[in-house]
Amino acid sequence: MRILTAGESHGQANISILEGFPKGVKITAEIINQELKRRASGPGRGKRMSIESDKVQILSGLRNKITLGSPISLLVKNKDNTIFSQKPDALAAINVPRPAHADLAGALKYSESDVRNILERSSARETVARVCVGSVCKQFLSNLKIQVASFTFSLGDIISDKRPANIKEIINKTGKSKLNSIDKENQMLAEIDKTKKNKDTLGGIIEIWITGLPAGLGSCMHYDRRLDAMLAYNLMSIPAVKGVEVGLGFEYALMRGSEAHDVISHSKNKGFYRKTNNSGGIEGGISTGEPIVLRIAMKPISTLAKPLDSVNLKTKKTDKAPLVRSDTCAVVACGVIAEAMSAIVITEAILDKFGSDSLGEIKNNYDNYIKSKF
Ligand code: EPS
Repeated sequence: MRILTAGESHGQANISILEGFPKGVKITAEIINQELKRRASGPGRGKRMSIESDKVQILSGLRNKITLGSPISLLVKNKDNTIFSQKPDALAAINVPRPAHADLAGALKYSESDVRNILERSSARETVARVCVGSVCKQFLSNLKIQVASFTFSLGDIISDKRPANIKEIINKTGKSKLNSIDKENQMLAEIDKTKKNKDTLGGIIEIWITGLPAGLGSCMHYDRRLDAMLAYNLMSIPAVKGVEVGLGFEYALMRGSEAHDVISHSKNKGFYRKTNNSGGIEGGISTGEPIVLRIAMKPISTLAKPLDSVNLKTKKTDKAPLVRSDTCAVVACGVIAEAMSAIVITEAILDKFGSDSLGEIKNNYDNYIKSKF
């Protein structure tokens, strides 16, 4: 599968093209729109989210809701579209880079003094295009009963101490939560209110679960085919993500092998299974068949309503970062985007193992593989 996204934050649209996606998969625009709505939701989002009402147009690759095996192109128009490809806009140059954004590093890299020419593309608005592709992949995965879900594990320093028993519990509880959380929602909401009043911003940790997978996705045979490496790479590409853990992650390093590793069991009904899942469902870069459990750390939103110190690119004098509208917290959006990126990686791993031409062929190969193994 090949994926490309295009679009500036205040350009005309967010566009994605998905090539190499199998034929015969039912894709519903309404399901993509629900994911776009989730991405724009959550307390702490800024004014832009009340301007936009993101809706996808599927421009190619489908006939009567079924994929043709041809490139799928997806378009979401921006309402706040103030920059144009063929005529000047009315926007003043921004010469002071905002700390923690791509502004300064991007300006240096591209020899630019107007930071707007960097931030238009580095904006997290681009994740609209990724969520569209992720939703297409989620709809494909549902044919194999593979589910992807996430929850807000922590927000600022408020940390959930509940462990979900299964993905059903995550889906049920987060479905009733404004914050995609499974507990401590009120404390987290109060933290957002307090932070907003202080003109500050928040980050958090999101936990992602992927279930219904067979053992055997990914590979131990070459480093770039390891499933954990592919997931980490794709999750790390989400703006503001600064850390990824698989299973116990960093906590694993604090334990002895005898207490940490998942011993192997077998039963007639379950086949091979583990009583614990500290590896997060991946060993040797290959799925074990247990749920894949991942965590990502999102740093606090970069733009502050009480601007941080910076330096003017032209005068080289100390200056305050520009006051632009921003979110207080976008942890809910980050969870939706993480689910999208995870669904893309798992779809690629499935196509790699079971073929990629048509859903029927993939299902046959998948069923034969499961029958032969378990
Ligand atoms: C975003 C759109 C952006 C930001 C935010 C995410 O809209 P605007 O720049 O017009 O306010 O609200 O982007 C960032 C936080 C960022 O750092 O780029 C969106 O659609 O998610």
